[in-house]
Amino acid sequence: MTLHQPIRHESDVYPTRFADHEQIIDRVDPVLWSTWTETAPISREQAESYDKNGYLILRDAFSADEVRALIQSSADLRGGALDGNEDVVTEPGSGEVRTVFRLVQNSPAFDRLARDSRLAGVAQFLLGDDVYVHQSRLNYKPGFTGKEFYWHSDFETWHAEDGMPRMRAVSASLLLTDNDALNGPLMLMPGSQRRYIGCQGETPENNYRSSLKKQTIGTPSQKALRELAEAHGIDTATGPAGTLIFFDCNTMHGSNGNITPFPRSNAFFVFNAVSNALREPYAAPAPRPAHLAHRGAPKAIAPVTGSLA
Ligand code: 6CS
Ligand code: FE
Repeated sequence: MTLHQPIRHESDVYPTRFADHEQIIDRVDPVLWSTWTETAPISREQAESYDKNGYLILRDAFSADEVRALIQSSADLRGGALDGNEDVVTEPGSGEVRTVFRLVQNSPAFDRLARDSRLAGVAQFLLGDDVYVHQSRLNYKPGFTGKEFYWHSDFETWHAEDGMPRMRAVSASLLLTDNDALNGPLMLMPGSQRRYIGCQGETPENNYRSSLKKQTIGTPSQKALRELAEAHGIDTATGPAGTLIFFDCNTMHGSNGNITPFPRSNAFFVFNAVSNALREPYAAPAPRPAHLAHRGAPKAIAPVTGSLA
């Protein structure tokens, strides 16, 4: 078994996974890549809020009928057809489904959702470019056994392990169940997207096999998290099913476990700018597999309008 040395790109503006230290620097990329005009798919206030806070919560983005149809598709996916498939990640401890990846490949309904103008159209505006899906997944967070997602910046992982060059990606998360204070909703630090924490700890081979159950590499120290939380505070992204959340790739976030009987299920789509296509990993021995990061030539999405149901 050979452990390849990760490439330390000379032009790396976001170095991370240091052997012996952590480094906090300012972001060099914009958060909002477009200038707002009357033709934008969101209001000026929403655009400003996304730029300032690093996320945007849109209630009632999808109707009850549309959500019902997606929940049916999500139950079908969970129903066993993908058992044993690498796309499925189970909870640590219990064998319950935690995440199903490659949502757009595994489900026509979720593929259509990704291309919906309410997702892809808004992502185009936020990123000021054509977009493609870098990663798609369904997080189930089952009742009783759903475990936490520890604090992290998504970009840190995508940069280190997938080779995403710059901060020009956004996640869209559609709530398929009500997310409230009780069942482990997404927590975000507003404004944290402007700082970048290069993390301590080199990437082991095949890190993704454990990191998707419980992430330990690419997570900031408690000292750094405390500083960030004291500077920015912590907000929760709650709302009824049908709420749509956009959050910048570098917004510090995580979520608690779910010991309530009520599952917390969200569909995630990561949109990356076509101009920000992946290169070799910046700080990992080898790129992660295709179900976690699309590495082909990016194919721009043409957003679709109309109801899903
Ligand atoms: O691995 C990923 O792509 C995502 N999942 C985790 C647990 N951390 C980084 C990123 O959000
Ligand atoms: Fe994340």
